[in-house]
Amino acid sequence: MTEKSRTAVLVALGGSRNADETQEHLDELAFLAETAGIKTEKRFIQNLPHPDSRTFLGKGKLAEMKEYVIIKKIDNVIFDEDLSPSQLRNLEKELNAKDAEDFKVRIYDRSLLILDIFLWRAQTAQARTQVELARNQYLLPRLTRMWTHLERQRGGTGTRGGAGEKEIETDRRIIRQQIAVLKEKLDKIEKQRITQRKSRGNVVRVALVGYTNVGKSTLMNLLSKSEVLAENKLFATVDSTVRKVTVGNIPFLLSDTVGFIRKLPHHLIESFKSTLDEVREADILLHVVDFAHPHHDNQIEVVTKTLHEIGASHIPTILVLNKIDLFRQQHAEVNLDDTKGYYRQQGFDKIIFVSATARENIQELRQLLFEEVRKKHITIFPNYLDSGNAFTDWSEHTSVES
Ligand SMILES: Nc1nc2c(ncn2[C@@H]2O[C@H](COP(=O)(O)OP(=O)(O)OP(=O)(O)O)[C@@H](O)[C@H]2O)c(=O)[nH]1
Ligand SMILES: [Mg+2]
Repeated sequence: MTEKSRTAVLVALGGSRNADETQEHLDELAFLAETAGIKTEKRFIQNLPHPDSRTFLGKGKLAEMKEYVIIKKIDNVIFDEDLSPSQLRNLEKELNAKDAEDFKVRIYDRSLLILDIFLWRAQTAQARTQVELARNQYLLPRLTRMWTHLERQRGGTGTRGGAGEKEIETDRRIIRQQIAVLKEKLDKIEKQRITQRKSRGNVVRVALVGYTNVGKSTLMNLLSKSEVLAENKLFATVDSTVRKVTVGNIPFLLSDTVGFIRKLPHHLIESFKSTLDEVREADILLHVVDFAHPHHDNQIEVVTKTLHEIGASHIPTILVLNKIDLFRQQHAEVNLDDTKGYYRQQGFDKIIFVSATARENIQELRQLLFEEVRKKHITIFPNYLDSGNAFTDWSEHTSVES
């Protein structure tokens, strides 16, 4: 995304769900756009059960949106659903001038926006390779004149000249080659990671999981005294960080990794397989929730579903309901004990309310985590002397290694 591409209209389909739900999806899409530096100017909702197969929007709504985009000189149109390659092509024709060098309006769908944010956020070679692979796989069937043109501007495909059918074909070939190279690179990195993981030895592993922006990295920093970037943006974390923490005399590994979101692009889950191994191979999960988010239950559902998809749903989980400081500001009179009962009914047996930033109940969380870690530790080391190793004060016993 360049400095110039600053404004957007958002487009969603509203026919198959209630209006609140559609607005909630669009709130999240606007937050994604904001994370990418794009300001949302207007939302367009098409009340149809299914998108138009040709242009996603029906004729009337498309004309209305186009008029707005032209008058307000909007830079981006962002669709909440994924567009098929042909919808993308048709919309591109509808919204842009005939001249290939004159693309004024970029068309994004939700997946591409997420992929671009990931690309921008990825720090390590592994994460960059994973995102580039997913993005190339996503773009391959969608290479249109607009995209080849844009990729050329980015220096992505490295070709020059106009973007006719022939050039698109050349770009496709280049992208296929890049995909093959990236896969090879990823294979090598993954082999190294497997060796690294083996060398960590037989210690208990704990992974922070949850929806994006719920406070995982803030908790990671608190529990392991590290300095992982935490900020009020979506996908501040795309890489994974693992820290060794020792409590009493029990060492365990704590990992912080990429957050989940509704409709996470399929290619991303595929190519993030090795990053998500941190989660899959964990002995204990800390499922962190932004309890102050108006739709936290939907977010819990998305996370539970994603954990299932990646093969991590069987792992013992502590439900960490975070941001209670903010929640209290919003709701003065809520009985949190009743709420615990509700989550117990949902199948969570270990539930704790905390505030990572206000440091509320953190000691209790440490205690709970310590107990779980100790249970697991004893199964790995049956000779561990249980007596004399009770939890006292974590802060005095915690040592951190990277
Ligand atoms: N009010 C309040 N804000 C919090 C709390 N915990 C975290 N935050 C804020 O929530 C935002 C997101 O926190 P992060 O720790 O980056 O969240 P994350 O889950 O790691 O997010 P991603 O890596 O982007 O998926 C930051 O602005 C934090 O300061 C809390 O207990 N209360
Ligand atoms: Mg994070």
